[in-house]
Amino acid sequence: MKNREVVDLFSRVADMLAIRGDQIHRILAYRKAAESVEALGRDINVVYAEGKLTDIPGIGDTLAAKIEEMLTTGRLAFYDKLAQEIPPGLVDMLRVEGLGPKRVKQVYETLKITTLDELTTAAREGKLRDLPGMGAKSEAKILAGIAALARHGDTRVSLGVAWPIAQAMLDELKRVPGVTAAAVGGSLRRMRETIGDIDLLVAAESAGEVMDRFAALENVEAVAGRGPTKTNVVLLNGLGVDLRVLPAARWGTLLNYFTGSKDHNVKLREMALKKGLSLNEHAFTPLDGGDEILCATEEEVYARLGLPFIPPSLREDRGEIEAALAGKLPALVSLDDIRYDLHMHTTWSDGALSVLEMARAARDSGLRAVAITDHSVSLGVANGLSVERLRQQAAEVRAADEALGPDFRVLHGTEMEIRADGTLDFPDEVLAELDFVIASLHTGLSQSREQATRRVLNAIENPHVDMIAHPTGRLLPDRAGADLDMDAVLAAAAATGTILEINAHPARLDLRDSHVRRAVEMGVRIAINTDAHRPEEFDNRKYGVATAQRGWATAADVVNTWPLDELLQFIQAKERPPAAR
Ligand code: DGT
Ligand code: CA
Ligand code: CA
Ligand code: ZN
Repeated sequence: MKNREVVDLFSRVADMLAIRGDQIHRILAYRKAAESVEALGRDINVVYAEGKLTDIPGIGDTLAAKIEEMLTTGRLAFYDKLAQEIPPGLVDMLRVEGLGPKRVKQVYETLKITTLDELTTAAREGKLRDLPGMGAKSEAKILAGIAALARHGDTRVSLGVAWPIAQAMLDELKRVPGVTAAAVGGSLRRMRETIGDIDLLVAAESAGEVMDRFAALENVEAVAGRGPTKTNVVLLNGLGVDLRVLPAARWGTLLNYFTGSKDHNVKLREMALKKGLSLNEHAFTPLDGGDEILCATEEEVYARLGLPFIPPSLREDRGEIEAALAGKLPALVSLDDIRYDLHMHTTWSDGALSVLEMARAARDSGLRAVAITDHSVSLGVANGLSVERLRQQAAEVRAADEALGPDFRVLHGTEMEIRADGTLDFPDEVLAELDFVIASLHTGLSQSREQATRRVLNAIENPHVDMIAHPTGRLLPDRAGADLDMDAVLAAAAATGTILEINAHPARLDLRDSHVRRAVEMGVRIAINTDAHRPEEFDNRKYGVATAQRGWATAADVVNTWPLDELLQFIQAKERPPAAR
């Protein structure tokens, strides 16, 4: 078996367990295992041969034994047994937006539907609307979800899957003699939230050796194409990778051309033509037949066009070229600007470490303060805190704050559920005891636009609520989240001084880039937080920063860059009645 097949079986097991209604942590264990193997930059057969399966994050002895069984026998008995109880076709139905495990179980048990095709037929014939809890509207939603699935499939992967794989491949290519530069291009360099394929760019005088080494990487399943300066491969996890190699003297145009986006490049080429030049990955070429003009850096490419350097995260033809011409490019927020993280979990709810361990890990990652924000009581699956437990936790947070000394602050917060009816999990007097109050949606995401928006507005209007985390609740690559009236949410956030989060987890990136852009224009304050459940997840900060950059945010727009005192004053201002502000 290959990596991809192990990933597929583990995620099918997770889905089958979910449909069966099994225990949440068992389901999550299989999901995490699938994710870890998908993100593994190595052939799992080799890792197994080295006896290092349990070094993979999320793989303990039990799951390692299951991987061993798959690799040595080509089967997984546990999967075969589950498949007798849960028809495998049910798993495909879960990919339909709006269809959860409970609903899938229901259509199976009541209508004996076992495949996506049968489900489509039943929905078209109006057989779903009469099921308990369903109606004509939810039936139409399912049909729309099936159509959407047929349109886009799920071929794109999240930024968080592609990024580490690409970095590991670059590390290998940089070691090939004669390579002077190597970088990602394409949507990955622009840090789009999902990636169609990975583009890798290398500067070297001769391409042959680089491409040979590339094709031989352990992670490569097949070579799909090869030319004089490019090689296309498919990885073990199914992702495509394009490599292009040109001499260092052409690095600037190479990088620029294959970073895209296509629309950005079209504009650049038009500008070049007006100057009597054609532009491609090799060089500028005078239309009247003169010598090529080579660019070793991207700065030279932009300078030749009369432009300052435009950061890759802005290159979507959303006004960046016009802004560059007018000298009005934003001074984008950067990773180094971030001073603290305001959203994370500990063993009090569903995190992996204690308060002190988590705070220490944050300090070691270069931060100066954190807010500890465990889940609240109605998120039972995440072991959410009751008022009593929240108050007990306060003492532990204070102790951690003391233990880490005066140069590091540990704030006590909560990630409080906005319940399905719009009410909040804690009363105002409890919220008043906390340093930082987050409100968020995790359930009822399929409510109507009016209902879902009303819930978020309720939370924003509460003077104790400082921030809304991952506002829509979407999950990448293909779960849409709540259908919010984002203009209303942004306007309310701006009017009340409520912070909106860019959740940096690569499965969320919520607010998304386009929402950030509108938030910035409307003067909404933004936070970039990791929502870390384990210390490795602090590394996700870069994805949040990139999303902020893609939304044209400057450091001033992002509260995590402010001195902590300023942030605390800002959130206290919301609690005073408007006349006193
Ligand atoms: P993806 O892979 O769908 O996430 O998006 P990109 O932007 O990485 O697109 P991809 O991989 O097809 O191509 C990488 C870059 O190469 C793209 O951003 C711009 C450039 N490029 C590719 N094909 C063309 C083309 O036909 N014309 C121009 N002007 N540029 C192209
Ligand atoms: Ca690409
Ligand atoms: Ca490509
Ligand atoms: Zn959280």
